[in-house]
Amino acid sequence: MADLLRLLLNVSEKAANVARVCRQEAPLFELLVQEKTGADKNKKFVQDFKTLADVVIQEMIRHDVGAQFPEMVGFIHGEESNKFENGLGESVTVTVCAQEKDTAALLATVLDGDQTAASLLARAIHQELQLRDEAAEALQLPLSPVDLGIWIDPIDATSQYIEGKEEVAPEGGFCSSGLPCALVLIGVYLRASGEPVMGVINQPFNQKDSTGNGWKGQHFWGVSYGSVNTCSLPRPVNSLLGKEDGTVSVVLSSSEKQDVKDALAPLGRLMYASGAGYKILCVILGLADVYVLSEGSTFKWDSCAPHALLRALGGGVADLRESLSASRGCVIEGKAGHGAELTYHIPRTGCQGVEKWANHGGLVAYLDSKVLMKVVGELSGKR
Ligand code: 2IP
Ligand code: CA
Ligand code: CA
Repeated sequence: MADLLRLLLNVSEKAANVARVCRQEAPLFELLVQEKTGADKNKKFVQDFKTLADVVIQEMIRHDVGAQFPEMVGFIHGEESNKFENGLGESVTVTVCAQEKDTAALLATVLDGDQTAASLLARAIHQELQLRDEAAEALQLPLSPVDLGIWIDPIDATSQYIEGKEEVAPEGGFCSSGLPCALVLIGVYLRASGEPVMGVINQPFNQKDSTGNGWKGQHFWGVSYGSVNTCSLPRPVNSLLGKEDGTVSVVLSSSEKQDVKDALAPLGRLMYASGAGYKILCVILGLADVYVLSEGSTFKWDSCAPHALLRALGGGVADLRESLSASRGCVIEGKAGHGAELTYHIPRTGCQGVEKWANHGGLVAYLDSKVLMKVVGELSGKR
């Protein structure tokens, strides 16, 4: 199944190109950043275009994966719906066609006839890309496409992407907001058990390029299945065990509840960042020890890809509510959190629409299970 990983790396890079093209090419950028003023139709159109970047990326990934792995068609899910209403109130289904010119023609109908913008997007979608990654190519995996499903978040932290603050992180450093928080997330899970087994994270806006006008991205991948645990990144060294003072750095959403912030403050340092995917990436990169979210405001497409990378590095993403109840039941044996890992295959009963796929109980993303237990210990004492 190294073929699937290779394909996901290539398609994530095409997705990053589409995201960059929308900001770098004037005809598309103008659509992306138009002021939300003017007539209702205009407002609606701008809103549509913002969604269009997400929809187009998701459909491109769905198209490319389905073309190479027909067994996976029907199991490639994502955040967006491809039913789209344009500024004229016409309903259009966005699909990627076999030919670039047909995709351009279809996109033009969504873009109210803007041929230039449609052609630019179609070119990025149909670009042939071959990303080289020796470790990914050498991987042997006893997985079959009929056993797998996919979750796509075409752009996580869309608000940061649209706002476009040109925040540049120090080399390998932390960004609390801005373009670097926007990520393309593609996660693969086992249909039978819901375990995340493969993930690709592409960060389209990592550093400004040498001209200073454009951006260079970076990508990461991880595979965790059976005895194979491989990640494009090494496990960060600053885990809790290695820290002399035993403090824990916690990354949170700035909208996290005050009582949760208060309860976690004694652990060490609290940091705030945009983007659920970016916060998990901070844990993967060792920029934070743990990401805690007390609410059900993330979805399967936010966590599946980065969860696979954390597992490949020996960590995981646990359901916070389940971890807390497990700890109340068996805190003495120190088993908090075990068995509470998020899974990706079963919709939540009794919920409608996207809520079926929410990570309802909140989450804890960790590299070191001792950190998970510390967090659960702090929160179960005080909540
Ligand atoms: C959002 C996005 C938000 C995040 C939210 C995600 O996804 O990542 O930034 O909120 O949880 O679902 P916060 O930044 O407060 O963590 P999207 O941008 O794809 O809607
Ligand atoms: Ca998201
Ligand atoms: Ca999104």
